[in-house]
Amino acid sequence: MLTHPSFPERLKGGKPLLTAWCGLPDPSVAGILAREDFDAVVLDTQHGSIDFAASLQAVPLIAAAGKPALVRIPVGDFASASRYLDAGASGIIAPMINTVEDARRLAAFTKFPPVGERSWGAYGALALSGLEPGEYLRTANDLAVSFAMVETREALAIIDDILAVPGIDGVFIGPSDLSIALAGGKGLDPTSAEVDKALDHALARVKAAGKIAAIYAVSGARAAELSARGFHMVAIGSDISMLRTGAHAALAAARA
Ligand code: 3PY
Ligand code: MG
Repeated sequence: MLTHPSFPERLKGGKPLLTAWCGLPDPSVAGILAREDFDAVVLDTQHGSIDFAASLQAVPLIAAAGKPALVRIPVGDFASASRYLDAGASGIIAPMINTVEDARRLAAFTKFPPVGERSWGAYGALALSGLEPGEYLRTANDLAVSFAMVETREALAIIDDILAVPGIDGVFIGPSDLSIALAGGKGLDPTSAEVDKALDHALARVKAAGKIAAIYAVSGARAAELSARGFHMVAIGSDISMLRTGAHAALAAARA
């Protein structure tokens, strides 16, 4: 939520937070998953089929369940990050941040001056937070988290520089793209030993910078491993995979 303790404070609180990961087009899917025991819900507008309007509608549905909403924006679509924050999102996850300039642009669109250049118009966030405009302006930069996704060799090589950009609150590792990058495009294995080594290195650098480390997990079992490793937030994906897993289990039980 956008009030005290803020989502960034909870992320730094020591206990790993687990989030749902939604890409299905109807906002009610995110609203329903928010009622399960997730700590937050991510709307994936990079690869999900959920569109801009439906994602905006999902934010208050998630908030109505008392949970923070985060949005993964499409690559380079930093203007949408401001609009999701205006609607009351508690976090932005920006994919493919491969240069310091990418990180600076993310911070510019997600933080108010003097840190960034976010423009005023947070009407949904004011309604959801109950804050007066002046108070929201004073606190907004600390109420929502800006994650730079590290998922390429280029990003790994400059992770300290990305972390040093004012307004970047943390790093979100994309283990699938990272695995493709590390394999030179020859394969996809988000749980390979090579990916594990890279993510341990990234995690250590994020912790050394005193920032927030998050990652995507393909399953609950993998999420348990990654939480135990020390990530502050682990997203368990996705709504489609949970639907399919439920369908497989129901049909297996029915045909047993
Ligand atoms: C990745 O693993 O590449 C992601 O972006 C998370 O889905
Ligand atoms: Mg990715």
